[in-house]
Amino acid sequence: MFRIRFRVIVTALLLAPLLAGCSKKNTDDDDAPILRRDQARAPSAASGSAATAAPASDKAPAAARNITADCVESARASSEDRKHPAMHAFDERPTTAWNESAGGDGAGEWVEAKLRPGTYVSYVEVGGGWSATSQPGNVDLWEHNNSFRKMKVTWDQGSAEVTFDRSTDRGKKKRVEVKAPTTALRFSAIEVDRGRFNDLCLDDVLIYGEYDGPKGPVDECKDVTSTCASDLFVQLASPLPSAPADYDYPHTHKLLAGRKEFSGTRFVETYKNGNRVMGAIVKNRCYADKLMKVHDEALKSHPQASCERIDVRRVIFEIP
Ligand SMILES: [Ca+2]
Repeated sequence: MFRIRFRVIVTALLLAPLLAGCSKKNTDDDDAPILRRDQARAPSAASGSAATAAPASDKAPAAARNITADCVESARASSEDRKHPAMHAFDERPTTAWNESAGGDGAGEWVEAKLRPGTYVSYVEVGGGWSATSQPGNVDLWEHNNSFRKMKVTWDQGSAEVTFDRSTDRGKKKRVEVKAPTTALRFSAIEVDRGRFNDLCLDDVLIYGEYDGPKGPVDECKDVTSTCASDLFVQLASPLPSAPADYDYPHTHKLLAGRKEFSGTRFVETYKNGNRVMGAIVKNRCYADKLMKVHDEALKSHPQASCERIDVRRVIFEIP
């Protein structure tokens, strides 16, 4: 039988997330009675967002709008924690953040967004760190981690500095005027303030301006050829026997809802070796790797992918 199995390597580090800065505390007893492998952290209400951004400026062009989701092609950083990559500073999700992984306090480290051709940036709004409180766990991630005291924002033709007061600027985004066609935006730490742990984070940069090109994330998996002769199944959860027959896997649903890069993916229940399991049928290994990474990062689900014919018992949901 043609069968390939990929296993996610689980290190001891995954079991002690709080020892690393910017880690979110997982209290794995949240819904343990129902399901062990579908834990989730609910979005935090205490975080920077568009709603808490700086007041509108008269200087901004009337056409300026939040183009972050459309204009960011990719992200990179001087260093990044594997679980908190550069893209987490541009995903408009306050519960995720970029985390540098260099030695020291993060001074000199930077995170950068590469913008798609044709992007005009009017201004950016940026906070000084990670303003969320993890749920469950109630860990104050602002207090937990270092924050920017002095940040340099650099674009193609210019730069500006913005300062943050750790005692009063939690959750506040500050506006930096750019007003230029831009291909990259970099956010560098010139000076930082210490948190309980010595790691610098940045949760969400919002980019305002004009962009009329293709929408949504770049789909680098689209043209990858499948190596499976049958279905490629990513197993994500194994419900306990007490889980109801119509259990809807709310944590997986919440995690992946709106993630356009997984558009068209079906999440289904099937039986493997007599055990009820939930997972996704994906088109190729590229999608499988991406899905496993996202799911394992958020839910510590230790997913596995395999080529096999799947007898779908129930479709849980499909990402539109
Ligand atoms: Ca984020």
